[in-house]
Amino acid sequence: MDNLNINWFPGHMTKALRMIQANLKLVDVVIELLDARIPVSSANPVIHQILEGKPRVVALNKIDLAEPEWTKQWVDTFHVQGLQVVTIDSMTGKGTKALVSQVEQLGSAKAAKLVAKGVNPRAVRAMILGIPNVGKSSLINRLLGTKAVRTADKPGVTRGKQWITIGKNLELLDTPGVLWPKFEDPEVGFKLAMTGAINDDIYDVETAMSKLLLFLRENYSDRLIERYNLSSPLPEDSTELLGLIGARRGCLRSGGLIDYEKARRIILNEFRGSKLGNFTLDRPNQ
Ligand SMILES: Nc1nc2c(ncn2[C@@H]2O[C@H](COP(=O)(O)OP(=O)(O)O)[C@@H](O)[C@H]2O)c(=O)[nH]1
Ligand SMILES: [Mg+2]
Repeated sequence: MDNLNINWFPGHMTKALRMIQANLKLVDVVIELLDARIPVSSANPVIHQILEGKPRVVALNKIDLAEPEWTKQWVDTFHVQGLQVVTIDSMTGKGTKALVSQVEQLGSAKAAKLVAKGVNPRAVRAMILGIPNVGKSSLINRLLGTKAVRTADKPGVTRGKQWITIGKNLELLDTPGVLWPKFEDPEVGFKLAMTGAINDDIYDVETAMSKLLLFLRENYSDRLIERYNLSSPLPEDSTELLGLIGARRGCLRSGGLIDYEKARRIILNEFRGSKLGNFTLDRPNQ
């Protein structure tokens, strides 16, 4: 497809990576937060190198926006790869109990080893890693809830770190690690843009929306027809389709011309807000 010309600056990421690597030394388990709509595109391409054998739980977030059948298939796929995976919705907190218990289980093996060496028993320590907008802060806030407590400057832990105590057995670093996705692949760039993982001012919205409309027309024409009250068959040309939707939504400039810009914005917002239904853009075995 056409390139979206994503502009981004690796400098921030280098700094972020250094911080992540320092924080990783403090934790027993990593929660890799992925977007259930794009479990591959929202993954960091070098996560394996960064983690170096650190126990990891994959958490597929935003399941409320993904297609449940595909989410199920993704869970199976991760299991086949030998990974632990939970599905969550950080807005409602659905699945977060299971996440906490998996993290505790995974970290308890190391805790037991430390105790065997004579170290005092302590809670499992974990941190969240994920790309921008995948829901790291939302998840932390959810886990923080009303019962959890923020603890600053724990003895024996690097100064200045904030930990959230969740129950008796888990402490979560309250600063998540921000990873970068794989910007170079245009297909991945498209999916990141459409799910809101990257800001709209750093990619070519016009190109991306044209691709989105063709994707919707190809795979979900029924949803477009219903939502925008269109008739079948839909036009093959994406601009023509955009024009029809724009007209339906009253996106008009003076003189009755279609305001394409406004129409694009409406469709993108509705797509992201699941007004057009749930979408899983990455499929297993693709
Ligand atoms: N629908 C839905 N939205 C979510 C979920 N988790 C986070 N969000 C939204 O995704 C956006 C980014 O979340 P945020 O926690 O700031 O992501 P961060 O950049 O990784 O910290 C916000 O608008 C959240 O409300 C979820 O499970 N479902
Ligand atoms: Mg955040």
